[in-house]
Amino acid sequence: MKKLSLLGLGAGLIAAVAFSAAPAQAESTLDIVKKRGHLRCQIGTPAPGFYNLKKDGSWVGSDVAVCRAVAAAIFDDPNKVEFQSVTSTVRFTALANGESDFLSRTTTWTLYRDTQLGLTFTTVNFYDGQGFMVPKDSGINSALDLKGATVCVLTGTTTELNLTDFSRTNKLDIQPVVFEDSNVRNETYLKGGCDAITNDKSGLASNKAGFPDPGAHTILPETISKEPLGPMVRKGDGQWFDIVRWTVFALVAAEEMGINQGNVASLAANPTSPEMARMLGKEGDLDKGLGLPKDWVVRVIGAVGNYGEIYGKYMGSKSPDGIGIARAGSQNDLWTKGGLMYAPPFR
Ligand SMILES: N[C@@H](CCC(=O)NC(CS)C(=O)NCC(=O)O)C(=O)O
Repeated sequence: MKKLSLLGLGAGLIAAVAFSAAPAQAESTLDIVKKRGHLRCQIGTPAPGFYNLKKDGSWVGSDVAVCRAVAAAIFDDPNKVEFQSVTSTVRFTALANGESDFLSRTTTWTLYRDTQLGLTFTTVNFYDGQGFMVPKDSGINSALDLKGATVCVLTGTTTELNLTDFSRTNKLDIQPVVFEDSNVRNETYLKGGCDAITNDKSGLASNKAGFPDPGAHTILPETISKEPLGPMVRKGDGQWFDIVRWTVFALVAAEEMGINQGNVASLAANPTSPEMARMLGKEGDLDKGLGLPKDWVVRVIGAVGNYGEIYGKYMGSKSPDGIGIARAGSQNDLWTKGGLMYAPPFR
């Protein structure tokens, strides 16, 4: 009898453990988002190029476009997004505790962030590297000239650690001046409160574009780190991870196949290749694992354009919202043109 009851207790315990360790039973992020009726997307504090606030209160930018693309895939409406503008310091906690559905905010993929925060990177939507900017009249032409210099830097970033690594490696004795708010960092630099500012190079181009006299500042030639930037989600919901990851892949694959905002509807009706037919939902059932409607890629490209169109609008030099970063021949060009932008097959 005793043995039996002990066994019963053991089985009960096992059942209890199994029950509490079964997040698969929990409501999926996709269901939560659909029920809520909009997406919650974390971006940064306003910075031209990536996430910038227009006078009418709307958000634009390349990272904003990723949020809108996912909203379009789910709701067929790129405006069904609540943008949460957060600082570098709070971004991971805000995502981990469920305040947002994903993070689309110039965030560098690192081992620590990918394995110790309960979060995971989906893919890379911009390949970057850290640099320095100085006033043009400073006489500084190289990062190696920054001996003993004060450098404005944002806390809670890879930027902060790279700066100290660079200083130690090159025995430069750089004095970091640390900020939590990017506006205060920029204002301090502009008022001469530090000799240089350091950020991802695209971030520097963004900062420069927002300065009253952009021509008065120079980005130094050195790139001191690798900064692969991409969207993050919480670990544990594979379908949601796939939705965000494959939405970014769809932007890249569409560019590769010549699908753009203007022609996507007609190509969806008359695809010019079998892969295009599958990707645009005319053939096969590639949508099934994602839990999205068949025409999700058509919705995405129709709403935000392909990767190249987004880049041109927000990162390039030919648009009023762009920050002037040349793409041709860079890591952010398509792999077919020598870059690193590569989407796995849609099959
Ligand atoms: N890639 C770095 C972050 C760098 C970063 O976010 N820099 C920018 C882009 S302009 C910035 O200053 N954003 C404004 C903000 O942090 O609020 C990281 O992941 O730690």
